[in-house]
Amino acid sequence: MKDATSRISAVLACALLAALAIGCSEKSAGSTTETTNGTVALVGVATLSSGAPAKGALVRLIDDERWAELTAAGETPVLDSAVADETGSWRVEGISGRVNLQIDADGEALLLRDVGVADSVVSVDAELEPASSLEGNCEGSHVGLALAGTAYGAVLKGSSYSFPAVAAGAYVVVALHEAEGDSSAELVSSATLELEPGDSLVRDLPETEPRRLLFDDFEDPDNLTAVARAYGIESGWYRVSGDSTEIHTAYLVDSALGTSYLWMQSVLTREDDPEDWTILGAYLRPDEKEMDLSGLKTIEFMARGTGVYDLSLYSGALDQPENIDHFVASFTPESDRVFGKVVIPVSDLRLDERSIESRPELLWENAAKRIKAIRFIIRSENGEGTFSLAIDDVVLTGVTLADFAD
Ligand SMILES: [Ca+2]
Repeated sequence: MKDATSRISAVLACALLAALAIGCSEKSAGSTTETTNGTVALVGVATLSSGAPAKGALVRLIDDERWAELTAAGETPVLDSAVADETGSWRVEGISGRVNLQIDADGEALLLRDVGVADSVVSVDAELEPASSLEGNCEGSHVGLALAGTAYGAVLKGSSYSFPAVAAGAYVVVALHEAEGDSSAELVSSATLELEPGDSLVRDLPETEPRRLLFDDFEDPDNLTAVARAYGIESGWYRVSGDSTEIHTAYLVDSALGTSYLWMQSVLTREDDPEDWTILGAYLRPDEKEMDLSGLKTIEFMARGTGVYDLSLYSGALDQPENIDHFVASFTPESDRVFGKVVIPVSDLRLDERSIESRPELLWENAAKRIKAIRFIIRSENGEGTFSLAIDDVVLTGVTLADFAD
């Protein structure tokens, strides 16, 4: 994918990148393990750089492996926390596995990555270092900035951001974008940087873009797709049908919802005859060029209507006529009156039976590199009669407009 270095959006890739870029650092700390009657605990003594006990230091154990997943879901990655007592001692029980240990005191901090908590008592004595600060400008539609694998989140004010006091170390800055329609945010890595103890780093971060492409919102009176409008080239939805199918399509306006949408009605008369079908389709690119959609995660849209439809991605890898479904997933609108959201993950796409005959070995990952069109198809083998489909807000996740560039 183009721009992969600046926009590694896969949630797991963030965690992986964080692990690769940062590695394990155990400086300023010594850890020992003792076995005491099966008690699982992480204990330690936190000391300030002056040598004084870090009284009142906040100790947090962070789930590094699930950090991205939890953060995207709006949940805390902090597994447990403790406050150091007057001697700087702290203790957390009941945690096992490998965690990141973040300790923050007044003006001092320490982050230890990949600390193993075995089935015993692990002792981590840590000397804190002067905290660093990070600030600058970051334009864009993000709703938050965080340092991967930590509990640090930025203070946002307009287009400026600041992390006022963080532990020294190497970090991946992750931008959180609101995902439409569901509760998960999208995480996009924005920058990697390194902070020395006591640093006051001013760094403007590149604007991040969620990997979410509005393919069409059907708001153009000339029937151009949103992608076509971005290119300034004429390309819209087309309809094709088998011999005996009557079809009507229109852009309709719902004044109550304040939006317009695409509507199609098909009259299918030849039951059990796969030649009776209707396709409503649009080329991804106005020039019908094949696009690499390897990064595609889901196809999402609003739908209402009647009948059983196939959502089809038409791949040039199959070299077959238009009426072949190619990679498909079927869906049935929940209601004829109210729009409902349909989310189709690419893992649901299957090579349809007509395409299997000619290319049984073709895998999605190969077909995905040569996608030409997205189509909604209804066939009389699913029923005879008059069927309607209204669609709006077709979104492709995992890709951006930049992926559609030459
Ligand atoms: Ca619309």
